[in-house]
Amino acid sequence: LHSSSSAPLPPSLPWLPILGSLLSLPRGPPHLALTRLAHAHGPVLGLWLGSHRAVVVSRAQEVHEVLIGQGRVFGGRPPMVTTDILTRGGQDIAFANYGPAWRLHRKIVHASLYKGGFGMEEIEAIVSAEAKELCAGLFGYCNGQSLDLTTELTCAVTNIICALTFSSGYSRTDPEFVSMLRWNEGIVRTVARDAPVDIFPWLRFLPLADLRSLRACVQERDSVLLSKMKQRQACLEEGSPPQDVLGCLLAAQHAARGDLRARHLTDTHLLMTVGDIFGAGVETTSTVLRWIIAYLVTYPKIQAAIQAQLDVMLEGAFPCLADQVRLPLLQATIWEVLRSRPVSPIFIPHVALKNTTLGGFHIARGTRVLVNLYAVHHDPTVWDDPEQFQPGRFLSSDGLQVTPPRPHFLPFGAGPRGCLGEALAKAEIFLLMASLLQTFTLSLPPQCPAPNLEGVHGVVLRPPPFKVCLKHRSTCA
Ligand code: HEM
Ligand code: PLO
Repeated sequence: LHSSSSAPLPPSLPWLPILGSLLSLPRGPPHLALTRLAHAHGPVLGLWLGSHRAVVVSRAQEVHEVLIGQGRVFGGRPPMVTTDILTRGGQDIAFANYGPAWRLHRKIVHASLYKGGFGMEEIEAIVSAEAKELCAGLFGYCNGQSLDLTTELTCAVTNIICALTFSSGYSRTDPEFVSMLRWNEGIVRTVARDAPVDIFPWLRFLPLADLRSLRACVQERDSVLLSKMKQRQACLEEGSPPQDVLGCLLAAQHAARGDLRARHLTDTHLLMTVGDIFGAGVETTSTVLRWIIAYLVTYPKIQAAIQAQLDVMLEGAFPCLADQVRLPLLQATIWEVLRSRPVSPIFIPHVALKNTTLGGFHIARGTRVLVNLYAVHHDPTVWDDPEQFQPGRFLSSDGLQVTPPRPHFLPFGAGPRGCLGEALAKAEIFLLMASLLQTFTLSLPPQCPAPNLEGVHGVVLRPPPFKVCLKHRSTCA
């Protein structure tokens, strides 16, 4: 093993002062551009993002080293102009640097979602209720008209997060919900999408329209979340138990009064953490649901096969989490969508917190690490025909079991910075898709071209807007 200082530097793109390696980056969406570079230069590639030293990691072995093997060493997050506006300088979880505040908030949220507050049974009950609502709301559209499902799906996942965070929810026409859709769009459009201002921090002094719009949206978000938090706090003071995420955060804040942890549990920290859970919980899950639907209307035979399995296995009963093992084709299709179009094709940047080596190369402290999950999920040396959409790759040869090939499949990341919502998201995606497909057949409207499956790059990789027709299935009880 090399000591870190004697190890060679990774191969690097040419760079210029101030611009960094900008001129050497191929055009196009970053995950595709960086994947092309990895084919030419190897799995660990140095480059400069403006004045920041960075390295792109594009192969499963080295990605595991970053996330798990040296998860703590690579567990930092960089300051970025847009995410600092969103999170008041990283006082949340996702964009917070490694440290005691980040660790404490992760622990509290994790415990409130899966252990102390809720458990998978409560999550299942909340999600199932929302799945029923979603299907009931969609009956009215089974008359041949076409619709974009985004609002309905977003409302369903928003209500699930609201129930888990504040013990409350929205109706689809609630003006607060409608305004949430608006500010969320504004944030998604501008935050952490490799905008020039995240590369060249000095641009923040220019009156950029995007930054202005981001600040306005964040302000609106903060005031809505703050009023929800106040409402919930009032109920808690009246004695309802602190079961939800906010209740657990407030209880921790209360318990920490006067001790050292109090400075990690300020009102701002609580608001920013709730903002993360809300933002991560809604945007990611609703995006995956839309991707699955985009693929199913493009591959109607796969949809029909999933429905046949649903009918045989459930005989019209409402789906529950225990049915996951009985519906391998739906599971495999969900995995294949998460492989083909990962929500986060390039993770939020990690930062090396000390000098180290990666794949035999020296990595200097402070280097930003871009994990190119898209390249890992499309690596031709570990996946057959990676560009083909083939749920069958996740099934045993008899088709009766799913076999997730763990090391090369990392849609939720892993290790100390891995996704906090993984178990929740999996439950939501399974239950919502199973109930939708049991109740309706989704298809492209007549004469409509299939949705473009390349994806629109932003803070998450989204499918383009598209419409579907719904048909009620008579086989359903
Ligand atoms: C982080 C994926 C749903 C909360 C992440 C990361 C990924 C990811 C790739 C970053 C890993 C890294 O930087 O190394 C996904 C996918 C989802 C999903 C694919 C849906 C299918 C959710 C949900 C929640 C959530 C529902 C809400 C509880 C978070 C948080 C982090 C995170 C708080 C930051 C963790 C940290 O930096 O310590 N997620 N996520 N995610 N996710 Fe998710
Ligand atoms: C989505 C838009 C919201 O308005 C704010 C928000 C908060 C947390 C972010 C999320 C956005 C996008 C997806 C992120 C999440 C934290 C972890 C998650 C980046 C910007 C992923 C996939 O890493």
